[in-house]
Amino acid sequence: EPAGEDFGINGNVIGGGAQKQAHDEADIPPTVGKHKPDLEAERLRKKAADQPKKKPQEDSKKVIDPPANFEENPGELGKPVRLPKEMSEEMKKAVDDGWTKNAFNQYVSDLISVHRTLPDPRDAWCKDEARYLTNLPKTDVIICFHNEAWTVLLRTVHSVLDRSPEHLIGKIILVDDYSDMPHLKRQLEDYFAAYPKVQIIRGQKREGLIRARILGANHAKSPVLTYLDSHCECTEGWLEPLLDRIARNSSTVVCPVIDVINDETLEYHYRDSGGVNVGGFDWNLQFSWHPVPERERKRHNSTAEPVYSPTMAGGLFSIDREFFDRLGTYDSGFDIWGGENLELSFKTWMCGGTLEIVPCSHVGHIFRKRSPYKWRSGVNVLKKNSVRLAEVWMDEYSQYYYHRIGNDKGDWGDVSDRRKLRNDLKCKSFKWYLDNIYPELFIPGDSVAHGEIRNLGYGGRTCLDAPAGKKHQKKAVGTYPCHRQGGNQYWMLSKAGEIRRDDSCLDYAGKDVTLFGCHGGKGNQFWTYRENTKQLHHGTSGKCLAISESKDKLLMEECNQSLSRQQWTLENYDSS
Ligand code: UD2
Ligand code: MN
Repeated sequence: EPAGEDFGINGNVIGGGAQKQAHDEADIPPTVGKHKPDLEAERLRKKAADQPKKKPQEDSKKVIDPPANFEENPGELGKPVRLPKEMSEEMKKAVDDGWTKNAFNQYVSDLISVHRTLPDPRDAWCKDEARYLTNLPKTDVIICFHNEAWTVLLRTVHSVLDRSPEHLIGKIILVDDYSDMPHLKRQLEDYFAAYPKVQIIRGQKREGLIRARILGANHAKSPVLTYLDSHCECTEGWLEPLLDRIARNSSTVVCPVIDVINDETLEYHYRDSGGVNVGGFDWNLQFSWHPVPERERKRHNSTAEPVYSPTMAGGLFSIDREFFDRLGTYDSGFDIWGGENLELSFKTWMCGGTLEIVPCSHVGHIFRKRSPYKWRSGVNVLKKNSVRLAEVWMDEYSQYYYHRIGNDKGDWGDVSDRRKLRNDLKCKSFKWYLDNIYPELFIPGDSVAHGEIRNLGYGGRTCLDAPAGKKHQKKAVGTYPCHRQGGNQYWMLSKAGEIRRDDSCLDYAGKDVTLFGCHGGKGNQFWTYRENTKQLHHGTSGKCLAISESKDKLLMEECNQSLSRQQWTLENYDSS
């Protein structure tokens, strides 16, 4: 066991004064962990209690302890930590500060042990050790971060060390993508000096997560690479089921089930394997989750068996190092964030590999509602990454993405190397991938019309418009001046009579016209375009879609052929 855990015992764990300082004992294991002898913790706790508390420095915020009656060992077993309703002004400020910097509740994280215990989320099926090969390969674990909260980063690393068989971990490679938070400087080396498996690599400039991951891979030596985000927690038995799949077939790329660590309470939330989802994407090239499709369910006897997934979420996976190299790792032309998960997913499938989600392996991740760090100014990096992806891997299907972004592709740089890679590897076509790996995806070219839906009334410059929303969350659909940029004005009229945006359908139940998850049952989602009168006729109500005179509202009214406000044109209309 490392002996250096008393760094920061006096509340100095969070360095430099820019951050709220940690709760005094946050870094000392408070309970008997399965892998941690408690004696050492007890010794450290005593030692901490014996020492005078250091006064916070002039420029640092005062340590704000939780209220006197606050629960002991908050967050153990993944339980939620709720701050009191009544907080001092100082505490409130510290809490707000943590949210601003991280887009999650850093204050709560700082109250929780970095060795906290978690529930065991595995199905009983998974606990039979005979299911896994005995001679599993070692993995290096690569964790890239840019300005990660101290306790969150530490908890990520400790969860790997505390809950993985020692002999299966080569190195833990921390790649600092040019952070400027003071606690991530020298202090990180000091803290991990006592952990020989942990290696820290610093980028010399901001590279973004994709090149940071390539940098990490360049330092790896173990036969398998495992990537994690810097705000994760691994659970009991997470690693063996992943390595087992790669040991059996080195071209299998595997992802754990990603459990949700609540951004506010840090509660660890999981479901049993019946609730496992697989990854997909839409024509905006955004990743999305879906239930395991019927055809895939049929392949298995138990829901705990690994399932094929068309795509991966991106942050958490294991891959054979040589296979990753053969695939050309990542496209180093991808900047900061986004798209790399689809690139790796597409080429895994198209170039002879398999991508799976392994329900026996659970890793938690703090999902945030916004990105807390700076991106590049003046470039749309996500679009640039996505165009590179489309240019290299999507063949003629790239047009659907381009249409979606108003055919404004911007500058995506040079992709000739990546195309050569694809040719050299003799990878299959994107059509093959869609037909065989992701047949559930709705293809715009298979629809009756795709693009804008324009109203001909009041000057004919108004389009059907709806912001992208969450599936199955009813949202009123509106109108907006036509802008020819795709986006919120991109629609597809399916052969089944749906007006769709990806998995959402235009739905009318008698009140507002809304976007709702497509159910495939016609009814309130059934529309007919009458070519001769240009009306959009709604199935169950028999009414026609129109716009208000102010042009800012949709109306459903009795059909009347003479009203131009009931007339629409559909882009790329093809009734054949
Ligand atoms: C998801 C993935 C993430 C990545 C991303 C698409 C999961 C759980 N997360 O978004 O891993 O695939 O989709 O690109 O599947 N980082 C840097 N440098 C940067 C920006 C980020 O090192 O310039 C680090 C960051 O500290 C974090 C990781 O990269 O550890 C992923 O970033 P994120 O957490 O903001 O992405 P997330 O989870 O929203
Ligand atoms: Mn993340």
